[in-house]
This record gives sequence, structure tokens and C-alpha cells, in this order.
Amino acid sequence: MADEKEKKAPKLADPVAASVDLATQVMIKRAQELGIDTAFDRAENMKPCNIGNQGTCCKNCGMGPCRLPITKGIEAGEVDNRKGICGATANTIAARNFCRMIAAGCAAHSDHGRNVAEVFLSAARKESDAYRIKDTQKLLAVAPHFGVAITVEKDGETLDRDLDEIALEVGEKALREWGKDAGELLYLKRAPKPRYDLWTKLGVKPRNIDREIVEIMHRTAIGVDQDYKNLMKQGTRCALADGWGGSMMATDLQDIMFGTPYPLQSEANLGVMKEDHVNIIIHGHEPVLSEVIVAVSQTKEMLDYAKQKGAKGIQLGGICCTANEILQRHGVPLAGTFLQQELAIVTGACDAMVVDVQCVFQNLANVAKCFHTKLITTHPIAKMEQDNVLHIEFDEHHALEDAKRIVKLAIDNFQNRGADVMIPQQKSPMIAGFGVESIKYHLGGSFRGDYFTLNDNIINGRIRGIGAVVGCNNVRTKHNEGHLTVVKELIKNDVIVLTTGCNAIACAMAGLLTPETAQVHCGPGLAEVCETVGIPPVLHLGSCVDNSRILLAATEVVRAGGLGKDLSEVPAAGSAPEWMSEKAITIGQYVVASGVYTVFGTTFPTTGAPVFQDYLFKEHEKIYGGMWDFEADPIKHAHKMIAHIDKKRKALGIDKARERVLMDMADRQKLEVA
Ligand code: XCC
Ligand code: SF4
Repeated sequence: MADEKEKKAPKLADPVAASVDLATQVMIKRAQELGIDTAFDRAENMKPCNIGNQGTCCKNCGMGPCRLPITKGIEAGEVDNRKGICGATANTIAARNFCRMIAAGCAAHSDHGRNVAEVFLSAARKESDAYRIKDTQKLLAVAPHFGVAITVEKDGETLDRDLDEIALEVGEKALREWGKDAGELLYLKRAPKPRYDLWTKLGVKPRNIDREIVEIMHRTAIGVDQDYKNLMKQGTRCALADGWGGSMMATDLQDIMFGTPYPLQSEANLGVMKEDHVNIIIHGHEPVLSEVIVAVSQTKEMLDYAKQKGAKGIQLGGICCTANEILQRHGVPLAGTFLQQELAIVTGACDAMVVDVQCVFQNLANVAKCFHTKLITTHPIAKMEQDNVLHIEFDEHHALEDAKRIVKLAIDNFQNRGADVMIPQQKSPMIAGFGVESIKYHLGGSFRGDYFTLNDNIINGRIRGIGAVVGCNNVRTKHNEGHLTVVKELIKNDVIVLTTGCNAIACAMAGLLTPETAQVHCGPGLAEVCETVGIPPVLHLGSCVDNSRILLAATEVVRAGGLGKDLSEVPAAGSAPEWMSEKAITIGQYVVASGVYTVFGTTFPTTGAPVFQDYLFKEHEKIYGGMWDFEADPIKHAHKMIAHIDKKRKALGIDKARERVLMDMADRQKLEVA
């Protein structure tokens, strides 16, 4: 009896089976040796709930949870009469859950956007010495979308309007987008006209951001909206409020305050940490504080202080999307993806980890306890219960002091390191910092800077199409394997890849963000284009809110001509091979509703409700021209995207051009051999 009661030791992850990345494998093993559990180990001991996984568990009232797992019989075509206590069908439950995920994702991105807008306004009002309007060109480009005039008439003459005035009005107008009482989101008109008209016709144009989130919470409460089609109409409206609203404004306002990214060089993986430097890891999503930390850590005052404490300097490294933000604008190296956050502390060389919001593991606090690492939360809405966590609340009005305090704390902590430092060697070089503007420049040249060159190369078939591969890590699948396999398969088949989020970090770690990659991994057509213009075949466009850059880049493609009149006609497809966050579902829905076929890997939260899933996977194409799909096998996943791209090429009548290009290449090779 006693033996039976004895607790079994928790299972440990097999490091080689857990990740394709060597540094990650090494550090998982290291953590295990030190008796510290990581998400990889916890996943071995926590199986996902099979009903929740299918999207058919409802706990929206106190009579439940009502669980409606799918049966073999239903799958074989038996009548589906599953229902909850209130009578909610599997479709209703799955649709409600799906919509709540959209609401949460939209809330996360858009609340981030709101914070940025508030800081922007205080910068425009000159209330803070830490922020200013940096990129005035972008300000002038964005202002008209808010209906803000950039010129003034004086005595019959048109004059440039005062920049401070423009910034102030942009800030005010932007902030109103969250809660205005009438009208529709101003940015919707940035989409191609046929898309905008379609949204109008379907009645899915968001009114204001907050309202669409609130309305989902209302409609999904017990006894309200019980028609999955009507629910998804609101799901779409809310998702569009994210993509063409909160996220897009976050990107634009960040660019204006911190600078629009331009291509730069950096490195990625845990090997960017330095044993003889003070290592500060910045993790989360909002760049408002991290921007100031970057600036402060480069000051002579801080560098001198670090030297005084025995360090050679200060090394910053990023995790998750805060990483992407400060990489894109300052070249700060990436320490790793979402699943590497605990491992950064396990190095024993992380003197401080500074976190803001989203994708931050609570277990960081437990890992930090095993080392000298100071874990610092900075956001009023994101604290941790553990008592070793420091909270230094950040406020734009004293941002510089906050950042200084944090950097100093890290420096002071340098000498507290134990003997147990182990930083893995692995890191890869990369080129990052792409965006709508820089693609214009690179693929068009400064003289004829536009998307014509990209379009020409798609039309003539050298580039088969565009793949947007984005999203998280998910511990239920081998770390980074899906990301890298999908991306490599796409570029091998001449599909140029635009990437953001943790996919971008995964690609960076594997060396795919270098122009040299083209030689090794690309099909002949894409390789030729990349070599001619000197770009990588995988373009890093930033963080997850920067998926808005992908929407706008695709819009530029439509505008440049020759590839259809709407986003749904462009030979393009979206993908999130290892998604896990609710934010990914929101992104997926706004990309689909913008007309783009989107495939998710690993898992899909509607498998228990086949009729509703069909609505997303098939019916959506008839409504939006874009639809969802799910494919766990990364090679098949990539080929589903390629098949869709080919379908679009055929519809445009440019499928023959590609055959000719490929024949040319083969003929050329034959000639070379002969
Ligand atoms: Fe988080 Fe944005 Fe997902 Fe990575 S990709 S795990 S959301 S950090 Ni956004
Ligand atoms: Fe069950 Fe209906 Fe309550 Fe959901 S809302 S828990 S299905 S009774």
C-alpha cells in the first residue's frame, strides 16, 4: 500500500525529440541535470484535455461544464444530436469558444495598440523626455488615413502643416478608434476597394475596437447567439478590428515614435548571451519600455557602471515579440523563441529578465529562484504571485528613470552569479528589419521604388507566390520543426516567405534570414531574384502586431497591378505551423477575412464540431475568398499552400508563364552541362 501511494517521479522530456535546435536541446538537458523542470518536461506529464482540444467543452455558465466529444458514429455520418444542458449544439459551443479566442487575441493586440497610442499622444504633447516623433516621413504618410490634413491653406497658398500639430491630431484620432460612438474604423479604407466593399456588403466592418470585443463576450454568454454563422460574423468583425485596427495602429505609431525598420544585421539564439557581460533579457510584446532600456543601456554612464562592477559591457537579448521589435529597429539580437524563455535563465548568466505583457511563463519565477536572476515585471496589468518577482512599474512620464533603475539592478546583480554558468555556443547571423517601405526600396530600387518588380517576378513565374508564415511555438510539437520545414519547402518551390513572430525567430536561428540561404534552399527562380536584389528569401517583417505589415504589403501588390484587383486574387497563402496563442486565431481570422487561404499546424480548436469546421474550411472561401485549413504534417502543410498559390496563378492566367521560366532554366542547365 505504502509503495502504491509513493509518488512517481515526473517524466522528463527527451531533449532531442523536443526540439530541432541544438542550443535548446543542450539547455533542456542542463535544466534536467539541475533538477529544474521546463515546459518541455511539464508537457510530458500533462496531456491536453481531449474534449477542450476539440473545442466542444462549454463552461459559459454554472450548469456546466458541458462536454460534447465527437464520436466515431458522428464521424461516420450518424445524426449529431449532442447538446449541452441549455441545448447548445457542438457547433454553437465550438463557435462560441472560437469567437472568445478571437476576442482575447484582438484584446491583447489592441490593448497593446492602445498603450502605444497613449504614449504617442503624450509624446505629441511633449509630456515625456523619453519619447518623441522620430519618423516624420511616416507620420506624414499615416496622417491622411486618419483624415488628418498635412497641409494648410494660407492666402491662397498651400503650405506644409506644423508637424507637432499633425502628430497631436493623429494621436487623438487614433485613440478614438477604440471607443468612438459612431462610424467605422478609419483604416478599413486602406484595403483594396473590392475588399472594403465586400466587408460593407457582408456587414462585418468594425465600428470601434472595444465594442467588437465586448459584443463577442455578450453574444457568447449563455442563451444569446446560437447560430454559428451569425457568431462568426461577429468573430470576423472583431478580428478585422485587430488586423486593420489595433495591430495596424500599433505598428504605425511605433514606427513614427521609434523609427520605421530598415534592413540591418544581427544574430539569433541563446549563444548571443555573453559570459563576461551583464546580460539583460527583454521578453514580452510592447516596445515602449524596451526602447528606452535599449537607449539607456548604451549610455556611457551605464557602461562605465557595468565596468566598475567587473563586466565588459551590457548585452541585451530578446525573447518573443519584444525581441522582434527591438531587433527590427536597433539590431538587438534575438535570444530565442517562446519555448526558450526558461532556458535563457537556465544559462545562469541572465542577470535580469524584464517582462511586459503576453507569452510570459509564470514558471519563469520558479526558474529564476534557482539562480541569481532578477525577474522584473513592469506592466500594471501583468504581475506574478511569486515573492521573488520584482515589480517596477513603468510609466511613460518617468520612463528614463524606470529604465535606468532596471539596467542598474541588472548590473548590480552581475557579481551575484553562481559558478553554474553555461551558455550554449549556437547563434546564427541574420538580416532583419524588412517592412512595406523597405520591400518597396529593395525590390524596386530607389529610382523606381515600388512593387512592380515583385509583381513582374510573380507574373513571369520566377517567384511562384507569397507565403506568410508566422506564429508561435507549441510544446505539443517538436520545437521549430514545423516552422523550418514549412518555410524551407516553400522557398524550395520558389515561394518567397514573409515572416513575423516566433516563426521569424526560428528562421533566424536556423540561418534562413541570410541572402546566402537562397543558394542553398531556394528553387532556381526565387534564388535568381534573391541573388539579383541581394535579399534573403525569407523576409523578417517584425512582431505579431506587424502582421499588419503583411496585409499592407499584399495591398501594395494589388495596387502595383497585374495580380488581380483584390487580396483574394493574389497568389499567396498564410500559415502558422506551431501556433498556440489565442492571438494566432484572431490573426488567422482577419487574414482569412482579408481573402487569404490560411493553414494552421499542430492542432485546431474546432475538430469536435465538423459542421462548424466545414464552415470555416470550405464555406468561408465562398464568402471571403479566403478560408482556414489544418495540416499537422509540415510538408503536406506547405504543399497545400503551394496548391492554393497555383490555383490563384491559374485563375490569373499566369500559370503558363511559370512553366516557361522553369523550362528556360532546365534548358540553360542542359546547355551548361553540354
Ligand atoms: Fe507569443 Fe509574439 Fe506566439 Fe511568439 S508568436 S508565442 S504570440 S511571441 Ni506572436
Ligand atoms: Fe452547458 Fe449551455 Fe451552460 Fe454551456 S451555456 S455550460 S452548454 S448549459
